[in-house]
Amino acid sequence: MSGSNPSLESFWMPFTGNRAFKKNPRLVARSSGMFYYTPDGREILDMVAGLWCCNAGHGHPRIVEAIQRQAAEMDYAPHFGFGHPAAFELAETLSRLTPPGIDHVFFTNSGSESVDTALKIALAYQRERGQPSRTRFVGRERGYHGVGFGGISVGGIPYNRKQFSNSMIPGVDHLPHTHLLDRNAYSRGLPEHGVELADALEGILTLHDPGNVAAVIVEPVAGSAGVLIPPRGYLKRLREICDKHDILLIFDEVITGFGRLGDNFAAQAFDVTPDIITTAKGLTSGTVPMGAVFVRDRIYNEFMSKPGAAIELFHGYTYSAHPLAVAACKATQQVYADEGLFQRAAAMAPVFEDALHSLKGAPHVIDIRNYGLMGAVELQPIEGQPGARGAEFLQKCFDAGVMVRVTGDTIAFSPPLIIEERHIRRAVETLGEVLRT
Ligand code: PXG
Repeated sequence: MSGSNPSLESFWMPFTGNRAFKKNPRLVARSSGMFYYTPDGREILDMVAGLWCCNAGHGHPRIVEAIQRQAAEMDYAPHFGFGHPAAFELAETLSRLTPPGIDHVFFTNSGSESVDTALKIALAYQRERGQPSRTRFVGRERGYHGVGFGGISVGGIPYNRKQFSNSMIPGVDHLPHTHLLDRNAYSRGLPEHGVELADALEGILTLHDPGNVAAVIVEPVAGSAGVLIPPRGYLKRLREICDKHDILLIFDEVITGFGRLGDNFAAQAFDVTPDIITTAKGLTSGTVPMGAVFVRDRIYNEFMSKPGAAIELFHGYTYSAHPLAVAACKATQQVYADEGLFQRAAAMAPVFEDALHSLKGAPHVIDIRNYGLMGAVELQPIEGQPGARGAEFLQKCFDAGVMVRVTGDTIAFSPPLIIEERHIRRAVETLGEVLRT
């Protein structure tokens, strides 16, 4: 084994066909701006921001420098009973990005931890306010909420649940997914049809009695399941039903947060305010692992209103608000603001939309959908081999110098927000060529 040509055997890779990958590895060794570079120096245009996370582009000098400086100044700080001023300052800065009334932040290290934290906060909150029977959750088919036991339980991706099917948290129902291919194919922005799918929530609540339900959790735009944009009015309808029955609404914004949709959060992009927002990924532009759960003040205040000085929430991580993550996050947020990257995403969205939709009519394409700088091209599966066409497409794109993300036979795009028109043109040209070969 050598540094440049290691054995691939020991690393059990996440969410990857290890055997296939190790026979034909796709390795990247360096990154800068919009690009990755293979170990032999080939340039790969990054159309997924790594894994939906590097919103500021790769290797931003201000973020790099902030991480380096922090590593030298203080490596680690405990936040169980001690504190690092920068973490408090960051929490305040971040809370200015969320809708009014959501001003408190619980730090985690990943999206999965953010989701499980949000579910635990929801349960504990219902108890704290004297409604301990509210223990049930409602998720949605095709939802992805990470890989913790809570997240896979409220999640709705069958493969992610099957190997663990006996070990889900109890008391979870799922709304129907919103992917209406027959009615909404080739929608630009919000699909017109499907608001009524939100009404399934009333049915679930009637079945269990709303007084037994703690929270509903959805991704405002489902990412992992192939970029499913919410039908017009759907999220508002969910909000109304949750309000009517006094149930918390959690938006999982691990992908949609931090500019992806051309606004701070989907909450603002769609003008629907949830009670809890889970985030990670773009929080630090993927540079240092970090997640954050934003909660409404009335939730936080419920915990703080009891007499005494005991621990209010028995939950937290050794690395909650790790100094390197805090430094990376602070610098990332400054870059987003100073470079106007969320506005830039909004401005580039129509260019991205037109370019993606120009693939309509290319071989195998059955749908194209988009919102902000998030988009998908869905391909017709090969008969009896779901996912095979997608996997082949991914490989051919990589060979042709473009990184995309594939779920099943859907190609997903979520480029860094620094993307320029020429990158979009180049990506779409390559995709078109790959589809035609
Ligand atoms: N919630 C959402 C909405 C996510 O997209 C998570 C939670 C979990 O985050 P962590 O940091 O624990 O991975 C995610 C993660 C894909 C893909 O298939 C998507 C994610 C992660 C890896 C792959 O495109 N999203």
